[in-house]
Amino acid sequence: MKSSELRSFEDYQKAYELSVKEPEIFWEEQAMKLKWIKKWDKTLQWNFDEPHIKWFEGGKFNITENCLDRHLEKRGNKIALIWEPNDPKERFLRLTYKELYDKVCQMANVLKRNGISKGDVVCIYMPMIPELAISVLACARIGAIHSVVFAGFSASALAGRIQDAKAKLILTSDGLNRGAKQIPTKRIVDEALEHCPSVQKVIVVDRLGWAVDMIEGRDVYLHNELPMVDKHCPPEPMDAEDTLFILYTSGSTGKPKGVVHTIGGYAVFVDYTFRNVFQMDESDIYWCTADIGWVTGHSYIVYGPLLAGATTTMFEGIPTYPDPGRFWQVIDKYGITHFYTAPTAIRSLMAAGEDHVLSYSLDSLKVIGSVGEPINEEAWHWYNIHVGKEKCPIVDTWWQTETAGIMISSLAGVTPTKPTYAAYPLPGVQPVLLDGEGNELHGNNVEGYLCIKYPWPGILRTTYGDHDRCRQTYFSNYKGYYFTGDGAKRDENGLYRIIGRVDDVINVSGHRFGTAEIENAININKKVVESAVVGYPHDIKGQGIYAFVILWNENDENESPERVRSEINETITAEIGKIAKPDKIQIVRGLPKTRSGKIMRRILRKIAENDLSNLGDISTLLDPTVVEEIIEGRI
Ligand code: 7RM
Repeated sequence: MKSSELRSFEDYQKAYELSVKEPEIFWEEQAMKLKWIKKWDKTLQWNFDEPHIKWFEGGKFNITENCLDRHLEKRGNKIALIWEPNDPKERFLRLTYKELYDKVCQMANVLKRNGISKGDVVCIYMPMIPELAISVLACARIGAIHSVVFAGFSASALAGRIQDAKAKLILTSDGLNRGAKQIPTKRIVDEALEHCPSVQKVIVVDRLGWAVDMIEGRDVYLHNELPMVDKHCPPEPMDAEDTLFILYTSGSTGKPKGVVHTIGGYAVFVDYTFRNVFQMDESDIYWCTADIGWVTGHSYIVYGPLLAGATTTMFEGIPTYPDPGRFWQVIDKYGITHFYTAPTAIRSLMAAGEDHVLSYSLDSLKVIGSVGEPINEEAWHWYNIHVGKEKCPIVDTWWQTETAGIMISSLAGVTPTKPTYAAYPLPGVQPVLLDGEGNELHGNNVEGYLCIKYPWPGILRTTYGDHDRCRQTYFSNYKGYYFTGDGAKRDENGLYRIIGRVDDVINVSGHRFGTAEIENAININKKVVESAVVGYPHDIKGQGIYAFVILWNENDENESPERVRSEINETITAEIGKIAKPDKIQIVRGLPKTRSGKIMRRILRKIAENDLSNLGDISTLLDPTVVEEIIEGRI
């Protein structure tokens, strides 16, 4: 029996209509499907000016009670979590709902024992091991706020996030496996903590059996703590509008923002969207290949599937280890029915050749999904033919860290799909397209800035420690609307196609970076005077990073461009992480600037794309000759 309520296109249309006419009644109905310790008093209060958004105020709720306790009677022995290790020869792990419940309660007690209580911020910097999901849930169990930082970020990026949230405790591991490589996570944490006075405790999971430095009084091993605590830990009754988590994401300005999500609305939105987009049967097995360090992992590895009582899979490794057949091997191994991945992974496996995918049956698959960036036509068809065998609906799900859950997507097997289109908005989601002046574009066959005109329960509430930044970033471009930063088109049937970012955000393999964020990192290198970064189309990553860099001493005989490039790469690796390394670094004498000193990124973008036909008027530049030099030296 499926857990979704929308089972036909007609169901969808009816639900959508109601959700626009009576949004509060619509979301009350969805919220009632979860267990509330106390029902809410007021369903919704909002304005998009401050912004001020509250859902289910007065309600008392614990999300882990809904993810775990609520299922114990019916699903206590059902597998909640499958964990597939990096090395296919290592033993995998399966936890039932009862076992996961016990582990979360114990971990919650370990947190308490180490001084954590309701409202404290806990930073989690861990690889994709079961303890990561367990830690997230343990925080939620006792009302601590989790801030998960993707374990690919550098010590400096980690320190910035710890400082901003004033985290009291860090959960980490000795090291991590990533394909054939191992990375010393604990050492990175130690380096970060040299600049983080708020942190009192570090809890270390022994993943690799390494002997790491442990600081007396600060650092403890999880395996030494667990025997000291009770198995029992009641769920803390939380207010619906208490913070569940902070998750840092890049925008057009230099410093990543801490997006804040609150408990009740997040739970209702993620539960509703998971069940209706994926349309799972009770015995189905779901696998989302994202990392829990990103929002996709929060909402659709941990919370969404567990709220639905589904079996969710966590994978420690990478798609190409030990070979590019790994995803398909894992699908056959567990009989995965619902598979959710990113276009960049699809493109890289497509480039590895069909043999890898054709040697597995993939018979178990029923639904396949895509998330993180626009999927191009070729990748869509390859996914449909070679993975879905033309029998699995593809759900191309558009959403953002700020939206908490899926906003535009077809519902698997229920509403129409169209290659490269995210398709229809979910019930409760009211997208609009605006022109440059902020007028709504009505009717079909239009293209514009994608905004949302009415709150949904998963909308971000603020950016941590700086509410005005939240207002400025999302609610000031177009008054009365939430601005997504994406451009989109609506076709003749009202289906949406997301075109991509219209701001200074680059989406590299589904990961967001601000151009200013990367420039700031490059400029830290002492040899650099100034830099400008733009995105350009990249076959595998979707977008690549192209950096134009001015050096203090361009004519120094000892400075080969290769050497300078590798030093700049080192600086970026230290400041942000390897994932933000530019694909191309061009050393230039000057940048195209207006007379007021503004960098003309439009021109740089054209050059990076190798589209020199339409550079526009460059005569008004401070120094038009730099453009020709840049064109000549382009990579
Ligand atoms: C879930 C996630 C958000 C940005 C968003 C878009 C792009 C995401 C799709 C997509 C086209 C999609 N959160 N994006 N999904 N573009 N089709 N199905 O990725 O905060 O990390 O990124 O990603 O530009 O604004 S995110």
